[in-house]
Amino acid sequence: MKKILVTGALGQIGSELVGKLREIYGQDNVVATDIRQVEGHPVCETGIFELLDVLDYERFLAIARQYEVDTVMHLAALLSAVAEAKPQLAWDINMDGLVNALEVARELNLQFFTPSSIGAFGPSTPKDATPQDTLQRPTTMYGVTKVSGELLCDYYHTRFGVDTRGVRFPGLISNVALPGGGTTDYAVDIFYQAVKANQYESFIGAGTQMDMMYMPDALQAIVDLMEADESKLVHRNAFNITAMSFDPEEIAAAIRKELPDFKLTYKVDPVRQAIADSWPNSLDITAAQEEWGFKAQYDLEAMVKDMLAKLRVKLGDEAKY
Ligand code: AKB
Repeated sequence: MKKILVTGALGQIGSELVGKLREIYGQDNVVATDIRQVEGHPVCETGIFELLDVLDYERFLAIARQYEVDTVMHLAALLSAVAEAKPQLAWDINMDGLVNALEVARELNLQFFTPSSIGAFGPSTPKDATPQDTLQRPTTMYGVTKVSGELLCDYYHTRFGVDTRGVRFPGLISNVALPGGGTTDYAVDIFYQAVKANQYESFIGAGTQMDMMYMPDALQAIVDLMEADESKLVHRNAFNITAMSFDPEEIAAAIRKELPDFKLTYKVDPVRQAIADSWPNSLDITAAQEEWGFKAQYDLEAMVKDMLAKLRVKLGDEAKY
């Protein structure tokens, strides 16, 4: 992995991944692409940036050729809640975009990464310590596209020899870019409201356990998996990874260690609650640990401390607590 094309570079993961890749591999060796350009955004200003709609295969291929990249990291996708609101669009972007990205990788013989998600599981999947290999019958359009994507990436490896790799991300918590359209977004929103107002109204109900991970660990996982010795990878495209599992009460309790008067109330969104209820409580990550040494650095307490400290700086005058 020396020259990398990133799609969806202005999204929640891309906004931070591009900076990390530019630090590791050099600023001229990361080609950031997105369907929109944002003036002044570090992703657009600190290295190569190209406008790319991932549904435009010819342009996708032309950009990959022009910059002679050897890796594609395909991040462009709709998240779970927005995919439920716009299922046909989610199918088009999440599946046709993925097929285009895989075709570019096949045509130019590129290494390939794309994230799957805990959304690839469904209500009939074992909920606790969800195994790496298990029943996957998701009931959301997001889940349908994620499990199809996992299979498609396996297919491109076995059928065409493309070096495809991927993880099943849990909810990702970050203080840089907002997620936008996910079910786990409450676990990001809660920090912004804690720092601004010392209270939060959760759209996910009490007792709803979901896996989560702090963004620095998610970015390191991508780099580590892509650098891992290929001969050790058995699963390749859908490694379960996670750093913590909590429900709204547990994250609120962790925030109260820093902000003792923090108040949590509920106004449950039935759509996102139903999605969350169909997902695992906690994942078994043994395969990722054994096959490429996955290890998260941040637990709940360390993540909460860092999030609050960083958001106080980021929000400036808006940060009252
Ligand atoms: C979402 O909530 O849709 C995402 C995910 C878990 O894939 N954060």
